[in-house]
Amino acid sequence: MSIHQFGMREVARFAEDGYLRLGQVASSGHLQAMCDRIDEIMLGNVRYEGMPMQRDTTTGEYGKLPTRTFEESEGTLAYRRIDDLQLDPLFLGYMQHPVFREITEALIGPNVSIFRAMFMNKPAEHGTHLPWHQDVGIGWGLDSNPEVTIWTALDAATVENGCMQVVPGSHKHGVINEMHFPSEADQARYARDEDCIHMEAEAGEAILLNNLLLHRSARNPTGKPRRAFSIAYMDAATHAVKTGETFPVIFGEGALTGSELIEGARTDGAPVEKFLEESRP
Ligand SMILES: O=C(O)CCC(=O)C(=O)O
Repeated sequence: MSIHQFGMREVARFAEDGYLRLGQVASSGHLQAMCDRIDEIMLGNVRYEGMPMQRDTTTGEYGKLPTRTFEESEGTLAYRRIDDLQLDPLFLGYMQHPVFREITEALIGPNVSIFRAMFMNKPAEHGTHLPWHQDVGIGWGLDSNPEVTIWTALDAATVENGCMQVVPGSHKHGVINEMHFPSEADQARYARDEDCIHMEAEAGEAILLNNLLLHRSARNPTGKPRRAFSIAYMDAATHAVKTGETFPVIFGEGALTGSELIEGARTDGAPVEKFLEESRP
């Protein structure tokens, strides 16, 4: 069951904690379809030209991981991260859910784009340590910082399988390091063990995050993957500093439409419209 409304109480809680649990937003059919679809994308049975795909590490050490497209890569469930999921109608349909429209309209405004729509995976018995970070800063090359992320557990996320950890309230410190990752001294100051919580989540549970909130996640030693979908929403007027380009619009003027994508998509012919319809409140 997802939140009924994003009213003043919810806005105030989010402002205080820097995160808010939204409950189950997708229908169970839509959730299952996204899980199946991401596996098909990893295995190369559904492909989108130029979709960036990053293999998981074997060591678990976060460093400079190479990102490729499927053409240069291979079919395996051992991907760590896949970007540009707005190209897929099932994922786009989820990103454009009316609950997310209401939330982004309240926090950002009517015209909303995305910095990224990203699959984040901790493959079974693998996964990579993701160090403490905020999702803002000049390192992202934008002329203003994205405001919010909606992170959804595709599988249950637990302490055992490397769920996210966050420091409630840490968004109030503002940008700690313009290059994403706080120094060790800043970690000792802003991410003390006693202030950190494990953000366990049920499969399908969506969580709203302030992009300034400090978060990290560990490896997954269990026999099952820990998959998640993370969408960073921002004002559609945001530009890339280097190119001046804007980003894919999700709500408001010029928003992508699912039907556009369904026609152009190289999918396996799953009944996309059915799931989109089912997941409407
Ligand atoms: O899923 C995770 O472990 C971390 C995700 C993350 O860093 C993000 O969504 O910004």
